[in-house]
Amino acid sequence: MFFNFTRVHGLAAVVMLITAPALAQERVEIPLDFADLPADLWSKDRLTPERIEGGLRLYDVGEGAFNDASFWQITVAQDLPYGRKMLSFDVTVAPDHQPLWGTHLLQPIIDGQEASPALGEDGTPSVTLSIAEDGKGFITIPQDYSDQTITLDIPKSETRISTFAFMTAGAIGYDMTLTDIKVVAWPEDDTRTFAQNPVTSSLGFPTGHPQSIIVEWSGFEPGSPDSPDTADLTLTGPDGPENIVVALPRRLSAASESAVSRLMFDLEPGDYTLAVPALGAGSAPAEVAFTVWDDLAALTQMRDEAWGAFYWITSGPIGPFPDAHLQDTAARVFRGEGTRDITGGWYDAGDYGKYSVNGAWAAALMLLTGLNASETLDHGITPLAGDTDRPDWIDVVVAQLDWLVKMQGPDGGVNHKVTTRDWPRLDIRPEEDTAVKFLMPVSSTATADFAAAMALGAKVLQPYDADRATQFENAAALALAWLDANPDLVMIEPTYDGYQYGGPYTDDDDSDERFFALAAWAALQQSPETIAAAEAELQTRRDVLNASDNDTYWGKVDLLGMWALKSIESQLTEDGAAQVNSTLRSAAHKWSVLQQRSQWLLPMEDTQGFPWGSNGALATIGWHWMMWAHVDGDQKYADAGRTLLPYFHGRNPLGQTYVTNAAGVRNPHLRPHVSGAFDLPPGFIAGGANSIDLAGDPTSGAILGQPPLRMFVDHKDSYATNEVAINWQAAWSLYASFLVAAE
Ligand code: 9MR
Repeated sequence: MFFNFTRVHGLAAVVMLITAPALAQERVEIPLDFADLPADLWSKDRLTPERIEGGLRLYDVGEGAFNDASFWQITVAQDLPYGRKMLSFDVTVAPDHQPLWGTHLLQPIIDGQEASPALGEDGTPSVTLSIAEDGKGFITIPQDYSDQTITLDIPKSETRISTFAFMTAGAIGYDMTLTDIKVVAWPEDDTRTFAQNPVTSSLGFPTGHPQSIIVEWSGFEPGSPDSPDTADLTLTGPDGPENIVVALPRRLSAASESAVSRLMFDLEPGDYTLAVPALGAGSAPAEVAFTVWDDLAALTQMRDEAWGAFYWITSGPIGPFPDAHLQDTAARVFRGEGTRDITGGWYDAGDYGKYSVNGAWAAALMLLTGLNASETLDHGITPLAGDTDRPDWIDVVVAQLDWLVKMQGPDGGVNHKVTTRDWPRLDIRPEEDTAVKFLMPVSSTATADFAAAMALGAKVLQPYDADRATQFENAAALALAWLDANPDLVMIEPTYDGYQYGGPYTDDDDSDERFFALAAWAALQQSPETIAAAEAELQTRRDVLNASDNDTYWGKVDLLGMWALKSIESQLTEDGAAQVNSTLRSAAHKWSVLQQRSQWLLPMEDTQGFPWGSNGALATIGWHWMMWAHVDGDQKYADAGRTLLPYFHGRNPLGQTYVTNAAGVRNPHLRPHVSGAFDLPPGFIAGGANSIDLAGDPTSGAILGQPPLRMFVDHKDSYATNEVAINWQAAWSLYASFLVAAE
């Protein structure tokens, strides 16, 4: 066998065309038939791609010079044989094409890396790339515009090509064609070995937590008659080595496209090593080490670091950058009159924008926890912005609510976001980012989420700060009046004159947000009328949750509405309380059934994709499980929450710890860090694997075509997988508080 099939990929069938053991060094050609036209990754909207016989034409449709780069990516998703090989294509350039950057035409990129010329038999490069001042290597246009065949190296060990991308150079009348795009290969017997991949938690296992290790097998094909049924592993701990017989899996996990075994232990405290044997030719043994603790110190540190992270993204006078973003005192009303002060609050994420929908969501998770399980949050937080005598978590959330309240206009409507027209450069320090902030238009989702957060905030603050509580209550009432006067969806545009003005957080359905607002208002007022108004929606909202498998994130807030009502359970009608409880229980239950079935112990179908911020989605489920166990007493859901935890600390195919700590993420997409404004604080959680929407992420070339669970890269440019954000930070911190409190 000369292809390694142990890591089975979706398109393995394609290479099976070449089945018989060919003589070494026989030349084969693999045409690359890409299904879709290349994507204009930087959305420059100037060049047009067109499919032509045998390839692709890319040409300028605009007037005059296009003295700019554009970035194009073709998804090829093709398995390749092991052995020497190259990407080959023919380039022609139209006679009218006038290059503006010397004779530069395009910079070729294979799987996210700048490609190098293939070497001929005698070791000479097939083509010379011209190196630009910034170090980028370009294919150039010959003086006589003759056709060229370009061959680029694909490393011998790469058994797949996912993307072919290129950056175009400036030109007047850009016009080129790429044809006969193929891989030329000289397949060889693949005698490499692949190590087994046992993964577990870099945090270790706090006392009382289930101890799990997942082994991703090499050299083993589930279902093949030649495959063994069991493997012998050795666990070495304080009492010496012990033999463990493991039944091998009978199917592949779709999420990792590999054969995996889940191992659960119940070990005494100590340091352990698990040794995993090779299975047949092509696989090599491997070991994994882990610690079982006799205390909660590691877990408590994790919790404290998670909460401490909020300080580092607090803007305004009480945060770490009091002299930054002074323009926030006078944010301009977009296409309107005047300015407003929108200082303070948390930066949304790795960017310096502030978004009402997500801002309210993150605050609401904290407030709902405070209303349903305040004991859990009774712990210190450092560093802390705006330290007072109240419980620390209230200081954390009040910093955000004091900003949020400024997002409301005089008529009660809430501006969707406050952002700069262009994304600030990634290496810009907070105080260097002086661009004007615009208060973008009002939306009904922002207004409803705002109303909910303000009502819950008022309720939480009543015992501590009556004036603020009244201010928030009035703001909620005004927002609700606006919602009554505007019964239809009001939404911002995704772009204005081609400018993004930050992230969208757009939504085509505000019925869940309106329900959340009513439920939170009822939780604050506790009057028969307000309770009746919220309860009237219960059946519909349950049906929606059911139909969407309890979809819960910044854009779907029905479950938060249920938690708001749960906080006044004794005042609901009997039927209302029963509905709320059964909805919350059913979400916990369904996620737990999924986790039990999942080979990676995740609360999702194995075939389901990973959304942007998947770690946030998972941490939100962890939070829900723990809070349900806390209020209802059913410990199996606390166990589900504990079982999930190691995923975030490396029990995933990448062995990646997703937290910014010594074992984890080092290069998050986070402007104050990338710009050197602070050393990376511990405790942030990165967005995580993203197999659904890589929207222009410049690192996507390096991860496209990987199995979903591997679609993450610890790179500062990877905003779609490696950004920090307040929504997932809130879920992560609260989940951590519960995990500590539950012991
Ligand atoms: O978390 C958001 C995710 O659900 C969306 O798919 C994505 C693209 O619209 O945006 C994410 O939110 C980003 C926001 O738009 C801007 N600030 C950074 C946020 C986290 O990446």
